[in-house]
Amino acid sequence: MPDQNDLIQQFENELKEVNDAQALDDLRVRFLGKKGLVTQEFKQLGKLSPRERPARGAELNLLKERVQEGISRRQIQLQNAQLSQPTLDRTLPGRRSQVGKLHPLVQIEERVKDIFRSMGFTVETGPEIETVYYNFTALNTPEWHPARDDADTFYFDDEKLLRTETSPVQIHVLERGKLPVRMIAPGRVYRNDKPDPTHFPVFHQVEGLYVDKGVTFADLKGTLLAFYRRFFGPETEIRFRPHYFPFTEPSAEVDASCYLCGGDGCRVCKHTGWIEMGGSGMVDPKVLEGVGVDPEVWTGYAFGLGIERTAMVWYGVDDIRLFYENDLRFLRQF
Ligand code: 2U9
Repeated sequence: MPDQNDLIQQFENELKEVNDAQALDDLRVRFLGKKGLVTQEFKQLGKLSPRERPARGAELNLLKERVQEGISRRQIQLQNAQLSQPTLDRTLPGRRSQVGKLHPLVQIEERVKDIFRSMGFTVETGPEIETVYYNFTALNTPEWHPARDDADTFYFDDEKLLRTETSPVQIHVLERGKLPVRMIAPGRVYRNDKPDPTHFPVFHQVEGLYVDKGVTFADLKGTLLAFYRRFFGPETEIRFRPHYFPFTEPSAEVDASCYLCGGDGCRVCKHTGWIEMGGSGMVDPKVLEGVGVDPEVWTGYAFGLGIERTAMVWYGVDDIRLFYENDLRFLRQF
């Protein structure tokens, strides 16, 4: 019969080597299981004389208690060690990845470009620093026109200025002499305006130009109707109001029926049912002549729309300056 102290010693030694729950359970079975070392000792009790039995029984109960107590102690130690380890916590919510977005003005410009591209227009760009000739003279802007004034235009010197429209791009394209031309010119333009809710010294335009044989005002109406229906929705109607631009004759301002109320009147259309969107007209023959295009053979239409104005209408923004302040609380909404 092994000595009680030997068994305890053996148990304590083996317990020290145990480093995981499985090994601890194996150890428990080895000592306390059906065929375990302690259990075997209990089975030997029957062989003892009735006089020896109570003392040995008490000894073995103590042994069993020591083993049980050792196993629970080690179990708690192992659990604590595991808790303090930096393991993966599957219950934590996932980390959101930060995804950047396009600026609202860029989103609107991209939509406008996509629609016109799908209608066969090319997208052309040109310099933001222009000459007086390309910005005004070639576009038939009279010498006395207020747009030429220092007060309205940023000049570098007598010749160079920051373009006030993207129209010079169309002049450059027409000068290449390849007709027909069906293009849009999106880009930044500059005007010496004091900032207020509807003005900012820099803004974005998309201008369009189609020059071909037999282009009429009906083509202009059809194209702009198709554009605004794609942009605001298939129920959209447009209307033209006579206007004046130096570079088009006849000229007209373009309104679209309100995409929100459908024309009944609401806050977006200021209860008129219509939203002012931009300008348009038939290219003035003098402009075509100036770039060497014979107006007896070729005719064209042109139009322009402001990206900021369109974005303000579409998103319900009431102050143009918000687009330029880069306040993330504003930008995150788009
Ligand atoms: C060429 C011939 C004609 C461009 C045009 C407009 C009408 C127009 C404004 C809309 C709002 C500018 O951004 S805005 O302030 N533009 O109304 N622009 S026709 O006409 C051209 C351009 C080039 C060779």
